[in-house]
Amino acid sequence: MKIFVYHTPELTPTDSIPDCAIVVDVLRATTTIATALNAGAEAVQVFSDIDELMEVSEKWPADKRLRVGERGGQKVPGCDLGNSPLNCTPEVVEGKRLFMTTTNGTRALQTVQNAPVVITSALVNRRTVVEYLMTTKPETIWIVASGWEGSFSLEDTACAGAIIHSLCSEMGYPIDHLGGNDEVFGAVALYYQWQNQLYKLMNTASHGQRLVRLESYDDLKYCADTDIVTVLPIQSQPGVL
Ligand code: 3SL
Repeated sequence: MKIFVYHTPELTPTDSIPDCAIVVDVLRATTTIATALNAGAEAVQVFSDIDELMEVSEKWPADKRLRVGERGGQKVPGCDLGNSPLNCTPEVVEGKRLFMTTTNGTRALQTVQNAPVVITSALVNRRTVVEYLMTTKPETIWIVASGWEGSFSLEDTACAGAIIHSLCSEMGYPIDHLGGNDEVFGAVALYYQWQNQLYKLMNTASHGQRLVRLESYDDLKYCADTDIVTVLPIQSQPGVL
């Protein structure tokens, strides 16, 4: 097993694919995906383009769909929901397919959607992702952080570190046994530094600051919670989890 971390979709190689790709967008797309599926959503189908989302979702029964759209942290007009994971209660999402577009997370997913296994992780479902990796032992694993419009984001890399730290501890491996690129060591060091103050990390991160300006305080708190849902969002067909 070898793990590689990529800080943004733009830094992710395009000339090869891993056995397993893990997409991370802690604030907030992959936290929302895990929460929605855990609350009984039928599936989450992702789009980078809002017009395509509208066209495809139009063909789905209206009482079985929810359109989730975010740009710049705010709900896209015409969508049912923005990207707050706290919207995704069983009362709202159970039995429904979420048609979702977000600024960075859905784009990151599309970057690796041709890998044989694509899963999403956030801190909320980190433990379940680690258990899946321990059971299936993929030979090459890429953790693809969504970042923000091509830039590094603190919270996604810390989540990558949280996954690798837990996997190494559980399997009894030193990090250099699994680490495939320098970013792996950086991610684990970042997680070590912040592991007891992840809510503070969310507030320190530049995208966290953006969400603070939008008064999404409860979202930041929830996205910092670790190992609270036991769901494995796994791609069943390109773009559908
Ligand atoms: O960029 C994304 O994909 C979103 O998760 C951003 S936000 O947290 O919904 O603003």
